[in-house]
Amino acid sequence: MNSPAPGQPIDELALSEIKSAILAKLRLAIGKDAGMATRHDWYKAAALALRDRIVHRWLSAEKQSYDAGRKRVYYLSLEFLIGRLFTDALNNMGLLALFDAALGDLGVGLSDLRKCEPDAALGNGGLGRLAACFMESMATLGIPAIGYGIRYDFGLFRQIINNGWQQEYPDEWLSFGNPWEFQRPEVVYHVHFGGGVEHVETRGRDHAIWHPAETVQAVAYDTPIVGWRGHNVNALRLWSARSPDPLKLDVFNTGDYVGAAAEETRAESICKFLYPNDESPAGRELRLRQEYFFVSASLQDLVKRHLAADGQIRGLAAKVAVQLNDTHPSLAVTELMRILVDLHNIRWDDAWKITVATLSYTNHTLLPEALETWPVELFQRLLPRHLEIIYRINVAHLALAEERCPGDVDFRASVSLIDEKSGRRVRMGQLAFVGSHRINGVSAMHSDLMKETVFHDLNHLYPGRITNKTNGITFRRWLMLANPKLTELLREACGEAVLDDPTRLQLLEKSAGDSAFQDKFRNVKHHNKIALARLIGEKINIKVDPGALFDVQIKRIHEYKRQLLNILEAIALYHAIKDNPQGNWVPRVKIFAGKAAASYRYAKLIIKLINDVAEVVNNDPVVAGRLKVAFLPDYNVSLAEVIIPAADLSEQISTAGMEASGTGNMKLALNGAITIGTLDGANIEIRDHVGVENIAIFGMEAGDVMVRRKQGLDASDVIRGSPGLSRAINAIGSGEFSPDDTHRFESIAHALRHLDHYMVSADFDSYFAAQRGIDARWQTQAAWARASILNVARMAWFSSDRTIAEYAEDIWNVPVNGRAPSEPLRAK
Ligand code: B1H
Repeated sequence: MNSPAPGQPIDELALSEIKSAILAKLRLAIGKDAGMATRHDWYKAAALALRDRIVHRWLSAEKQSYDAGRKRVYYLSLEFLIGRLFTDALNNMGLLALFDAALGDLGVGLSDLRKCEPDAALGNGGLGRLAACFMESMATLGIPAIGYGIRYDFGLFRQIINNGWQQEYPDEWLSFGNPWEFQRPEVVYHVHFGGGVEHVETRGRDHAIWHPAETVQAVAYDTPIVGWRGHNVNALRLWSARSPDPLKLDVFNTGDYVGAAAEETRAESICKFLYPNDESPAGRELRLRQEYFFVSASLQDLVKRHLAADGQIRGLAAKVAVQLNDTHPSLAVTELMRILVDLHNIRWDDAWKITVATLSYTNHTLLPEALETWPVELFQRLLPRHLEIIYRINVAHLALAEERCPGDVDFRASVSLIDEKSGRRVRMGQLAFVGSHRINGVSAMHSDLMKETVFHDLNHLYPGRITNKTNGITFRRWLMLANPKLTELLREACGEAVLDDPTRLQLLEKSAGDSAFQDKFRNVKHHNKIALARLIGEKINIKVDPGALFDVQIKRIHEYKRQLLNILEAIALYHAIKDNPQGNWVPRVKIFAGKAAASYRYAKLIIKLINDVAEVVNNDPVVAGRLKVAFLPDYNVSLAEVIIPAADLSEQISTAGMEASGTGNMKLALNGAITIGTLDGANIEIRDHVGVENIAIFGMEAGDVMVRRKQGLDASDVIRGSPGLSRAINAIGSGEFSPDDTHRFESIAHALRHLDHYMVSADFDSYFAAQRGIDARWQTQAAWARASILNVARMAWFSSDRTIAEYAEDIWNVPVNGRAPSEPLRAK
């Protein structure tokens, strides 16, 4: 039962069936009739009616893949940034138009209902959203897969901007229940912590027995993930923690009500909330407990499934591929060894071969502060058996290092699983690397830099393991759902098949210069800009003109992402307009959105600066609408879905060498925004695809950054040579934007002058010039439209279907849509 294409009549029988199904859910699952139902009740009833239809496909897909004995992929990730599922699932099931009509007939609007669904924000940013896009693509490509993670009670914090400052509030996404998930009370695993290890000799072999001090239960919750066209459905299995002994009745009866539930509280704290740290390890015991909790439950689960289907633990690697999303699940290396050696009596060397053949690891960052390490002492206390296993892996690993580079102490120290320099610490990146047959970076440049920097020596020791898998995004969510108007135009221009085969987007090339097509294309963008302008008005009470250039920077707030460079340019532009109000200025709206980690004070100060600049600029009659600055609070997937289709300019301006890939850059270009960016991460590949004339590249390259950093971080020389920059920094430092506290931004001004680690001052002139180039292009609307259309036409390669097909072939060795890994992809 698929919805008809737009313009085609709706099947009346199917329509009435859906209406009855929704009404039945309303009565029987929600317990309300239509007269008393709230919008939220309607949403839940519709979601449940849809879920029923998904479940049928899900069960048959599961059965088919098990019957066929297919290899399965397990994607281990501490983050899944899913957003809303309702329209995503409807679209992939082909039921969007039908539900729209059914709900319309029932007197409720689908577009209203979809807003009732809270975002599932179980991730910080790009890494978590990538996991969500990958889940959808794996389902689409018919790869049997399970995503494993934690069912956090609270997702990423809600951001409120109060007087320009970020404040954090809990994200209570489960308070109205979650219609997508199935609790599996029968799927429970014990996860142990602490205690000691006993070694006994059995038949001449050392046997380790772990006597843990504490046990936590992991309970499974499954969410179905529907692939495009609904052919295949996979599960996202999230673990919730509980105590095996929730209430000590004897303690309770003494009147100690809090003490009686203490164990439960301690156990539950594991899945209480997502760590809001992006790019920095939490450094907290709870985080390590989270990591082990989900790794252990997931591996127990997948081994059990494998044994049930296959019976042979030794055949694990032939039937199971485990992908570690960053180092957060690195403990899988030691846990799988423990399961194989201690629980299944497999000889160490054989177990090691199985482990390495089963696991692979994706690295997402080179930032040293984000490479996880844990104190040996903490490991000893929490995971004593795992520490032993790490030591034993390290012995063989260091012996290999000695063989390769005899007598090279530095080499051995650099590849060791234990960092001996800064207190003894376990290095999770090294652990994941050594225990995996493939290690991938997330863009070509990032993978190259991995070989040259963090994993230089490990790459020497294990040549050929590092490979590149440039990130991608799912076009179903980031084009079809987020931008229905553009999708309609693309169907018209490239044919219906573009929905299944994005390479058809290249058919747009021939229309890129056609003025009638450009008009249609511009109309779509304008329509989306009106919607965003309305949202900006509603949310922050700033009036913006949809005719202005919408200049968008949406991502986590971080020094290396350089929101500061962007706002500095806004200040310089503001000064320039004030100096010459009669000039031929291109009206611009600078739109920012993003969260700063709660503990990242400097990033929070940058948010305040953006808001303080906005206050001055937006209310200055001299500028009068030629420049507006808007910071939209509480950036999340749903907000991105409104901003991205409305963007004209995409800011991808990280310090070169620091952004591993980026995926927002892909989403924006796919929706026709022109990128202004550095040669960093996937920007380089975007340039290669869209053509150097359809992107604005500026600034230092990664090599230049390294050289300049070595020379020192003082930027006085560049500031002296740049009057615009000098004036902008002085304005920040002297309180031009903070008359209520003129010292507020002194630290920022100081850093820009003397501690320019992120090359904000060093890149300023080049950025400012590139922005004026953008202004010039905007003045010729036909040229702008052409470049924008060509961006859309040339983005097919950035589909996460392409990325996942590459993982399937090079890393997992699983077929894609039934084709053996090395068979060529058939164009549909
Ligand atoms: C990325 C992270 C990250 N890289 C630690 N690293 C975290 C590190 O909570 N933590 O401890 C959370 C997240 N996230 C991003 O991954 C990169 O910065 C992007 O460039 C990349 O596009 C994305 C997906 O690969």
